[in-house]
Amino acid sequence: MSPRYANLTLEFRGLAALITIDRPHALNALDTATLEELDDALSEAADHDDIRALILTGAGSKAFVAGADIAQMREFTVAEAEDFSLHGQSVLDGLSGFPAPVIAAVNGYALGGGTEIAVACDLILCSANAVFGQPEVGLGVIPGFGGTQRLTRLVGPMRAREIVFTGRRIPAAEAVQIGLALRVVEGDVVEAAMELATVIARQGPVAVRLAKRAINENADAALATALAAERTLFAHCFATNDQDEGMAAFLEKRKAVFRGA
Ligand code: DAK
Repeated sequence: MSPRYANLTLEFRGLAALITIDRPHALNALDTATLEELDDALSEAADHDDIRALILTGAGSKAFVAGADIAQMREFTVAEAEDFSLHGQSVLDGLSGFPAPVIAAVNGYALGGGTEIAVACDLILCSANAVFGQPEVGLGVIPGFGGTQRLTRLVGPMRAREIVFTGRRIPAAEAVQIGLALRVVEGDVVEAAMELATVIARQGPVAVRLAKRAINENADAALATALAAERTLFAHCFATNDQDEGMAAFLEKRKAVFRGA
């Protein structure tokens, strides 16, 4: 365990950072302390300019994240619930706004806040035993970390309503079928995420970061506004050494050596 964190680990493996939520006694459920640590770990990882992808997973093989911590939430006042939701939403904004792509490696239960945290990532890989779902209404609350919003944008309003109104569990294969996950992985899902990160790491680093911004920052914009943003980011690429190197390497029939600048 990294000495700096009690509820997660942050490791750097080559050009990828790996955050593992680690609260085995609560199946990696998120309490306030864990959200704070996740916030700090994201900042620490983002400070490494050479990081090309971030992978988020849960410790053990049973759970990714079993939701927000029900034992903590039970005693919330209305004001505390709003603070907790604001805190959770802001940490999840940090995932979606993390400079490099974020891959969720979902290795078991991803319920409630677990599905919400996965959906705030850019790409979701899952193991065959992964289970998604938004069971909050069964606890007398609604999803509070963006689940009524990001999930809806990902799978569409009708499917999101059914998932949220019934609280039913969604197995891995169905999650892929409805666009809630990218693919089911045979074998170790973190290793598969690492392989995906390696492929991403071979691309022009600045271009990948700008592409993420073009997609994530404009998901809700009108098409004309989003296209204008894409234009600006595309043009910005031409101020980078990576563009010069990438195109020169193609024309010279050699492998590009990107500097990430
Ligand atoms: N919180 C706290 N502890 C949890 C937990 C959770 N979400 N999930 C599991 N645990 C704990 C269990 O209490 C148990 O503890 P001990 O009894 O050993 O002390 C231990 O982890 C092992 O769990 P089980 O014994 O239940 O294990 P099983 O294999 O039988 O079942 C399970 C695994 C994942 C199906 C089950 O544990 C389960 O259903 N867990 C709860 C899943 C869930 O309902 N998740 C959604 C939580 S609600 C909001 C902000 C945020 C949210 C909502 C509103 N606002 C402020 C507006 C988000 C809400 C949620 O995420």
